[in-house]
Amino acid sequence: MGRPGTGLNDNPHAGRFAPALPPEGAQSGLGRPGTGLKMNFLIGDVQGCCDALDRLLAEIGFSPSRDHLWLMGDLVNRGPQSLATLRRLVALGAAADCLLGNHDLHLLVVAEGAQRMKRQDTLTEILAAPDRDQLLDWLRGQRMAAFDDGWLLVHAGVAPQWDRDQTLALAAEVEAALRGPGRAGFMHVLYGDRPARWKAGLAGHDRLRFIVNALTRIRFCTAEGQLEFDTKDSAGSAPPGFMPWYEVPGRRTADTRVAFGHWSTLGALDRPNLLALDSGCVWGGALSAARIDAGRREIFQVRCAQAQAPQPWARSAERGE
Ligand SMILES: [Mn+2]
Repeated sequence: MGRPGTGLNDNPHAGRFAPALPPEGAQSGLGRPGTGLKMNFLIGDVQGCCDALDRLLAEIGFSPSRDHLWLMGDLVNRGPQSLATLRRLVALGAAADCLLGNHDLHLLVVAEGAQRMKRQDTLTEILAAPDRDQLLDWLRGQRMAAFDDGWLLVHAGVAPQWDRDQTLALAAEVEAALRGPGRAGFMHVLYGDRPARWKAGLAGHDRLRFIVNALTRIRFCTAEGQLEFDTKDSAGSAPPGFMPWYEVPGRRTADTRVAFGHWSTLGALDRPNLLALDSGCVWGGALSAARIDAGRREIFQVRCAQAQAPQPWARSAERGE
């Protein structure tokens, strides 16, 4: 049993976002800047919901010639418009940078033939598109982690032993592997849950696989930093001995502001040094943006139609991390 409720129409996100949202279809105008200053936004997991992305960009008054976006990863998959989403982001040019999430890496792995498509994947239209190669090349050029306007940006989280600079350096190792001459081979060894724990001496594929798993899949880990991948429910559902990665005592990024996506059942998390931005767009929740330029932290959300129902009967691996 993966998510609350068992019916097809149960929405794990129902009611969680109501206080921050304008009435459906309304333009709140709240906090809309329109000052002519460059704005920098973080945007949560779009997962192929291009209409929601367009509505959010309208809500925040985004101007590609003036502003900048960081997409927090999981740009594609599960939602109905993965191809349109990629094309929209590519067309934004330097106005949009993206992190790679587990679903984006899954697209690259499937495109290489290293894994089969899963039942709920909605990636076929990309793989059949005439501009497929350009889109996949663009995707390989995106980031595994970044630091901007005082925020460390990751799709899922960080291992507790890593500080900001080490996180960025390790992310760069994976980025080089994704773009380098051995990238096709890397796609064949990228999947797997081992090693479960970081060691400085990790080398080769084990090292890269751990970095990828921590940055794009982590939710729970032990105080010693052992990762756990089976539980996808809220922070209160940690298996015995495990805790949300950001609660680990002594986490070396504790004094760094960290923003992440990936964990749609977490609910809104807005702490001084922590911002969770996956508000479950594809599951019928909301798509969120946070404005972060010049020390700001202003949250915007648009409601989303439910494109996927949680499927508690599906194996956890298929349920849609
Ligand atoms: Mn994810």
